[in-house]
Formats: sequence, C-alpha cells, structure tokens
Amino acid sequence: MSGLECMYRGDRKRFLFPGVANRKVEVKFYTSAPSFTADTFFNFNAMSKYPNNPTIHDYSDDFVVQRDINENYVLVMTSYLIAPATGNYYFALACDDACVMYLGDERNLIIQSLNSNELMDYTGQPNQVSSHHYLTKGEKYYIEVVLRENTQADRMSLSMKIPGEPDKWQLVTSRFLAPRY
Ligand SMILES: [Ca+2]
Ligand SMILES: [Ca+2]
Repeated sequence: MSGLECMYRGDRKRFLFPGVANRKVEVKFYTSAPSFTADTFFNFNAMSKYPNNPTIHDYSDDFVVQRDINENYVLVMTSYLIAPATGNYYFALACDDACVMYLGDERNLIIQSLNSNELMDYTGQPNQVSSHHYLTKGEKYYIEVVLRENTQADRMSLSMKIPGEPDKWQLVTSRFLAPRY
C-alpha cells in the first residue's frame, strides 16, 4: 500500500506521495475548506479554490490516505478502473471525516459514507458499501472519490470485491487502473 502521507519537519507539514510509480490516480487537494456536516457535505459554494484552483495537484497510485495529513480540507481523487473480470462488483469506502464515490461517466453517486470509520474496516456502517455494479472485463470506468475533513484524525481507503472473489476486499490500486491523461 502506498497512500498519501505527510511529514512534519519542525512546525512545517510537507506532503509526500510515497511509492508513486504509476501516477494513475489524479489528486486535487483543497485547503481552507469550511466546516461541514453530513447535511452540507456537497456544499462547495463557500470554497473559492474549488474546483479550478487546488492547493496541490499531484498523482497517487491508490485511493488511500493513511493518516492525518491536514485539517479543513477537501481531497478529490479520480482515475479509470479497467475491469479485470466480467460480473458484479461491490465498492467500499472507509474514512474520517466523510467520503463519497462516483462511478461511470455519468458520475453516479454510489457510496455516501458520512460517518467516521477505521482504515479498511468496511463493516462499521451499512452505507460504506455500494450495491452491485455489473462491469465488463477490459472496459474502462470512471472513478471519483471525494474526502472531506474537518479536524483531528483523517484517513481513507477504497476497496472493491471482484467477481469470483466475493469474500475478499481488495484495495483499488494502480494495477487495476488507467490514468485519465
Ligand atoms: Ca486532520
Ligand atoms: Ca477528522
């Protein structure tokens, strides 16, 4: 697992994108986001930087934030999933504070996880897991994950269940992805 991290040097916080070999996940990071609640998660109107002026624009290899990287931010990660098999897929998010996932070119909202969960624990809340989505092997599907953080701990992971492997959550890492550029 790679995942976004940050490093403290004195009182300065530096962002790291460790192990980024393939740069298949586009990352846009917006600081100074106003506090939100579950009811105002989708209200980005008060953010002058969103969506065209991210504080950081970089790349990652997966949809993982390992631990606290900042306060009061919005993180948007996008990529294409190349379906490794044909059949029904399930997706699951675990995060702090709250996160959502869109699937497909129509940006269908398939997960709204608005409660805090431990990293890669997809059993805490029923709304962490999507319904089934039928995908075709070799086809390309747009994925977008949005993480919002108020304060204290923050983290996120996106996993999926692949057809034929119903008992195994697998992180959506670069081996399943194609870049959007
Ligand atoms: Ca934090
Ligand atoms: Ca938090």
